Amino acid sequence: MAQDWSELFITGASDGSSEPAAEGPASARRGFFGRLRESLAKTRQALSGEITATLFAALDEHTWERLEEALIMADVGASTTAAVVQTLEMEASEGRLQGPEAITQRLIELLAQEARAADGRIDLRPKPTVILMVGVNGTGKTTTIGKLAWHLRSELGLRVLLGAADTFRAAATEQLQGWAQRAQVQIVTGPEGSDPGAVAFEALAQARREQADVVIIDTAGRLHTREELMDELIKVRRVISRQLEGAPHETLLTLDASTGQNGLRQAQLFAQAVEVTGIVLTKLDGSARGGVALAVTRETGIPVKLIGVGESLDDLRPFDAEQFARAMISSS
Ligand SMILES: Nc1nc2c(ncn2[C@@H]2O[C@H](COP(=O)(O)OP(=O)(O)OP(=O)(O)O)[C@@H](O)[C@H]2O)c(=O)[nH]1
Ligand SMILES: [Mg+2]
Repeated sequence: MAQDWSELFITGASDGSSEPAAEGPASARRGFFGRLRESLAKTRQALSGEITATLFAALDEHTWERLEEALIMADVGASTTAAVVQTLEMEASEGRLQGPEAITQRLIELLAQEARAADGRIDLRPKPTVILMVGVNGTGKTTTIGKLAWHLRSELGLRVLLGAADTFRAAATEQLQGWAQRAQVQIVTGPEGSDPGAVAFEALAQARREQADVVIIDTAGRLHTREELMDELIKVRRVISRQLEGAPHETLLTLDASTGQNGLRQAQLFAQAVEVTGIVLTKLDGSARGGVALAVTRETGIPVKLIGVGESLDDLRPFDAEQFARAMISSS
């Protein structure tokens, strides 16, 4: 759970915390919160017709039904919604929450609690740290890699190398090359149609020769239901783990937020195949189903580590449940 970039990454600092971000923390947080609220506009619009102060002005069973419906519409998920609404109703009926404002605040707190994961951070202490990016076609793997590489290089000053192991889709390598250029990081490529494992192998070898800090491996998009494609992914992972003990250190799964609850099934099947360590929830800016961010951890056991809120270099953010719940619900 990280409010900003400096809290997301564990770097080499001896106390285990990371270096301060270049941006001033307080103003950066305010700026970020504003941007997050903007990105969640669609989700909030879907909710705010229902979750207004007037909803909690007079409490009866319709209040809780309407709240439940609104949260489910925003894809918060049935079990998360049930848990949150039950607690809220109980606390309100016991008189522990006085007034609509207190109930709204408590709602945000409870949603955040549901989404809080044991460790949503990314450990960058292994040298090199290997990050494997996986996910269904078009969910944002390549774009996320570009944004992440840019951030690691420009904010943390790390040497980043990309591995273009999507040798399957035409122009996938060129696309990643474009991002490497924009992020000003190195890239290892292979011929179209070649073995993706070989590209991953070469990327790691070069990273070790050149003492890169982080290697990020792109992979071809695949449906979680296609066994032969999942087997290929398992092979790529095996190549990496044989070459470097403990690698891949992170396996990040991109989920398109607009697929809402369907994304959870994808997460489960990818996790069975390649031990996913974190989720990147992408395209939150265009989705009215942002609530899924708050359900995904409870329902898959995998922490959301990053969120994508647009298509440009600085449109990737650390995920913080409390901040997210607040941006999703409150109108100020
Ligand atoms: N609005 C928005 N668009 C995004 C975001 N992330 C990715 N995209 C767009 O989604 C489309 C697919 O992104 P890619 O990064 O190519 O997805 P991919 O998973 O690598 O796709 P394949 O390699 O074909 O499986 C592109 O048009 C991106 O610009 C995001 O956070 N917000
Ligand atoms: Mg791609």
